[in-house]
Amino acid sequence: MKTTAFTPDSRLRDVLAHPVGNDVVTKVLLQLGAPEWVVLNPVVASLRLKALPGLSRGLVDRRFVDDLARFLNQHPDRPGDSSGEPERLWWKQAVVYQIYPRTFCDSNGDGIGDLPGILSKLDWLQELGVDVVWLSPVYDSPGDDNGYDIRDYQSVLKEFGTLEDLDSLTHALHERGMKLILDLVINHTSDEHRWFQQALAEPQSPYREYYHLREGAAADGPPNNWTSFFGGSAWRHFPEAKTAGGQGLWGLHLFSSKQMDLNWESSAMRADVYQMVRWWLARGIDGFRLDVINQISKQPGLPDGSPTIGAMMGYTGIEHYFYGPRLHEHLKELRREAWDGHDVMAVGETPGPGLQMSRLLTASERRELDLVFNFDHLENPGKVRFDTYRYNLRFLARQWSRWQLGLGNNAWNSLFLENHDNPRMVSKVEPELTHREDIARLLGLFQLTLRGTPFLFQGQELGMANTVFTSLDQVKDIESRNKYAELLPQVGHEKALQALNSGSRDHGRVPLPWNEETNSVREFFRRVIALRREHLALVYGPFVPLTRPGSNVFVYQREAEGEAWVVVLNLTGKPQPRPRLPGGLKLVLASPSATSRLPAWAAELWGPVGLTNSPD
Ligand code: ISL
Ligand code: CA
Repeated sequence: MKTTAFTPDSRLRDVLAHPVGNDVVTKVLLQLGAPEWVVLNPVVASLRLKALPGLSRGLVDRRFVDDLARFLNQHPDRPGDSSGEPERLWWKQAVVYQIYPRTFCDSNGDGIGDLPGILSKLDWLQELGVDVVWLSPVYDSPGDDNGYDIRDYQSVLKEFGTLEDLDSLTHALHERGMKLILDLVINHTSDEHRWFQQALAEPQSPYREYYHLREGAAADGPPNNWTSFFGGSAWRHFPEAKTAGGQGLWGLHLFSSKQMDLNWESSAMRADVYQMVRWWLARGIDGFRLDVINQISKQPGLPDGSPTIGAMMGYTGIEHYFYGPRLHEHLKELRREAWDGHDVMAVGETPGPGLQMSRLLTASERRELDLVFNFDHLENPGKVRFDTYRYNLRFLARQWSRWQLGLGNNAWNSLFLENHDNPRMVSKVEPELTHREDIARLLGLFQLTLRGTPFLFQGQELGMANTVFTSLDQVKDIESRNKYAELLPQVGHEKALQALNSGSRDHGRVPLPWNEETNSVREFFRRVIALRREHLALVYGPFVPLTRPGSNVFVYQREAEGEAWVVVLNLTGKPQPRPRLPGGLKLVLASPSATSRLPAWAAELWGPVGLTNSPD
């Protein structure tokens, strides 16, 4: 293990051997759309860190080099031994289904999905084979960011129902042997939360330290140059706040100006959060999806962000909080104080961290998170969500393979393609939707036959595609609306609307079409899930690629306890020659029907010849 401190004179080889360094360099390459072999090149590896500005032709500067060296020194942890057998646990074997309550099912005809609506669809979810339901926030909220701005953690939004409705849902799920996880949003609260209101009202308030609040006049400008994910400065001025100097307060918000970041340096704040979590566990909740949990620890002093990183990543300041100095410490404490002794599932939503950081966040012996959502597979290299382009699935095979092979047996991964923050994947792959159902099935088979816990997003199992937005008033999401306002003066209405049609979060937030027709995509998902449940090789078996990840036809094997399964995917829209497969296999599922050549977007599951039980 290397203990010497990193400096601009450190070799790139050592930076790449450092988990955090490896992730940062990989991320930069992905962002720039550069090929991965660049860093594997031995000549490049022997160069010094300070050569990066020249190597990248000025895309990164000397300040980036200094920041990176400091960052590496701040994070000495290395992943532990990962060679043992993966421990067998319920949440590894589960299939999770994400519900966005507002648009899932409306029981009383007011146009807003609600808890009784969800309760009425449990049989339907159970038939699909879902084990765990994850609800996006159902708490009381003014709705500036559709519930991710929480006003009261311990009550339910009126439009969705009551606390009793939520208890009934928990109970009904448990009766079916299913589980419920809630969205835990503890990086920020609404500005209407009583903690924040009291912090504004009273200079001596114990709640003032719960947030990142700085005294100063509006005219002095924000305390630093950080930008918000939803556009503009990450600071809002509160002239009404009572202060000695009478100039008001500046409050930090990484998301909307009504989502105030909590200050995790405050032990009183942390204690209140843990108590709230224990209150939910006492009501029978089985776990949490932890919203932007990697962003809770901020660099003390909140220094300015690097303009270079800001320009490269689209947001200024991220290097000071996406993997903050006390992140691991906070996560360990959260787990110890809030849910040790309960058999919960804790999945962190972690935009930013790469493979090696994710290993540190999820290795079981470190007792932090159980699994995380990484987002690097959702866009092709060099692309961002609002770009209009055709997503190449060969990249997905490369990216997922890297994670399957690199995570190790002491960590676990989440497998997802869609959520409420992203467009529909079928539309990204083939915007004309000529093969919508075939592609939906292919994506489903891929996602459900890797090692990890699959998370399906509502409607994905129906093969839902993007909505076509023809005018701005059809777009509700705050991020999209701010994006449009930002783009309009630069590119005009047509192009700004085009960007929303490509990347708006609203694509995942339109009401589900409920009809009783048989849906062939859902039926295919049901069969794969049933097989996965029956054959643990599909859950725990090591992932072995049989063709090069990145080739047109991707073939991989999952094998455990003497049972081998092989998945064949045609990642292109053209028929391809059939690959040669190992012996002893029979075709178990095929989409579309198998022919002598592999059809466009073919997805096939091959299983043991001796297999007797069929998935029906
Ligand atoms: O949409 C994004 C950036 O503009 C995503 O990066 C997203 O905001 C990020 O993944 C964090 O998402 C989560 O926290 C947000 C909330 O708006 C999202 O809906 C939630 O999933 C703030 O709570
Ligand atoms: Ca309703």
